[in-house]
Amino acid sequence: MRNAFYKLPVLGMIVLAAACGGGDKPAETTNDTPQGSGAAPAITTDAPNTTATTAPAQGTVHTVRMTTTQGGASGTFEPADITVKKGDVIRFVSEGNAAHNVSFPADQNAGKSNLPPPSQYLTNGQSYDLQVNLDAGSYKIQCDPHAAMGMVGAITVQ
Ligand SMILES: [Cu+2]
Repeated sequence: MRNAFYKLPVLGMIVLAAACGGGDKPAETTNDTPQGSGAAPAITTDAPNTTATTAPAQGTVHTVRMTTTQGGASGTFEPADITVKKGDVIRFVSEGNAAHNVSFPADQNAGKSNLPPPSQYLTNGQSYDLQVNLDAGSYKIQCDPHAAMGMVGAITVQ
């Protein structure tokens, strides 16, 4: 009987020791968490930049119609010449059944950087928002299939 009573306090000590040991582990976890948090803000910082690049809400929105003419053989940009500021948005809206696109031909924009890639082809009612991310200057645009028919334009970035 006496032996059993002596053992109980000893078991209690072991439990306390285990509890203390457990107390150290959360401290390690706490150290890991700030490192994880440190990485997370970096991702969060990237996200707003990406959003800002594509968000059409900032800056003035300039609408350019892409009409279809000559029974679909050609078209026009209306207006064909526009003046914008960096950060503005040019919204190209296609009208008619011909497929139009917007491209910045490299040979007609020699020396210019950050030229946007050609847009996809757009048909009636489809639109393409171009966030103006160009340096000040004058740029030539065209609709690739109809450039030879005169579907060209100019963008001046102030
Ligand atoms: Cu066209």
